[in-house]
Amino acid sequence: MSGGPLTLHVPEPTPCAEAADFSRLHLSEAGQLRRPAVDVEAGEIRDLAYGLIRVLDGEGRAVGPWSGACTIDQLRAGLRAMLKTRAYDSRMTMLQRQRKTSFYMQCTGEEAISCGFQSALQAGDMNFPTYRQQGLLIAQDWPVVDMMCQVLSNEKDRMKGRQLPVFYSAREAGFFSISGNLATQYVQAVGWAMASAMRGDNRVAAAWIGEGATAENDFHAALVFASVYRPPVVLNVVNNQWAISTAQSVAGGESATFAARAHGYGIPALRVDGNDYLAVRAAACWAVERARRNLGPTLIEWVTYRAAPHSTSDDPSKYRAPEDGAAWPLGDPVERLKDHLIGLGAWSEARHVQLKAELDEEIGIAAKAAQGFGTLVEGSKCSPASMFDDVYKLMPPHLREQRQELGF
Ligand SMILES: Cc1ncc(C[n+]2csc(CCOP(=O)(O)OP(=O)(O)O)c2C)c(N)n1
Repeated sequence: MSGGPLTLHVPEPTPCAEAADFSRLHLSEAGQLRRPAVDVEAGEIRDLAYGLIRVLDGEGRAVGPWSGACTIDQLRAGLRAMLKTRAYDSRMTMLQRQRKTSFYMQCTGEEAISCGFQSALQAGDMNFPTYRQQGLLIAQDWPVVDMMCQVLSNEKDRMKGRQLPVFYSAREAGFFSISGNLATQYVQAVGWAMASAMRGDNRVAAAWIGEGATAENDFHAALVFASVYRPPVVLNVVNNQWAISTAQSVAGGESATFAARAHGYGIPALRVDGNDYLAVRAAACWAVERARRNLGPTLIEWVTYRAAPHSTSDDPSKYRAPEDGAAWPLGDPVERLKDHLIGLGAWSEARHVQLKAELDEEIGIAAKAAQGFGTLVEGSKCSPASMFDDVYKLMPPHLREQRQELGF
């Protein structure tokens, strides 16, 4: 009766000398997957958690039932937002290299997800983002000087130097303060969405998480509440293949898709090509409409690739091959939308070059303006006394004592 000695299965990452084998991704042809009515039951669309919703085909044409969600002007606005996000990222990375800030995180290759998703929301809705959704702010033309001041921890930093750079907070932009504790966004978003419903409001929430952080308890706790009370929330999982140096397989991506996790909770799920701006917008509109019509939560796995390092403190050459990015089968979101617009006769290579130059200039001017308010190493700083403010409405005695001990 006795078997051999028991062993554990430990997912083995691809050795960093070899390009990753992306044949393990469950891909579908563009246009292949159906677009159900928004009031569909979770059990009727289980297949959509295993395929991949795509609109743009290999020739840059929009095909299938999820196409037609965008006008030409909306597509051009999406392209602009993605290019601006990329220009912002490269300028802020440069400022970090010049030691004007301590840290920066890019979202290169993932721009379509935040930029496309934001275009499906309305004023008053609330995102609970991670550190890699700067596109949510940039796509709504939030002033980049304001964002830069936070990164530079200068005198105009809304967070008064008390947050890690890139941990923005903008209530007016529906951008909830970022928590560094991974997955807390999920419980916060579900709770906020429950409150919106309890007040009889019409505002919806969007939760954001990386695939690595879905291993956290908060992810599962949030899904329980979302499945029981069906609040108006979209549960976004950005699967960019990596959690710093840990491959997605270690968070459970080898056994099932991340979208399929919703099934155990009876929550409808979609799995979407996150590098296809048209697919992102179509799926985001579908899920936001469900939430707004009181049809409950939707979980969306956005399949993408983190083209840049995790942060300026990371060196991906230690854990993935340089050819990895080129082997990635879903391409680059900016190039794919550009090719689509050119195919429609609504864009050109020359206009693209010109827009990139304009945005680089705009970001450069903003960076100068932001540095005028100081940087990590120059200019006035907030008093350390302020670190005790803004957490409690009335400061509890133990914090008052600690502040006094520091002489403030
Ligand atoms: C609870 C918790 N554990 C660990 C960390 C350290 N940490 C910060 S980012 C990160 C990787 C997250 O990866 P993923 O969720 O896939 O998101 P990505 O960075 O790829 O966008 C880790 C482990 C943290 N901030 N919080």
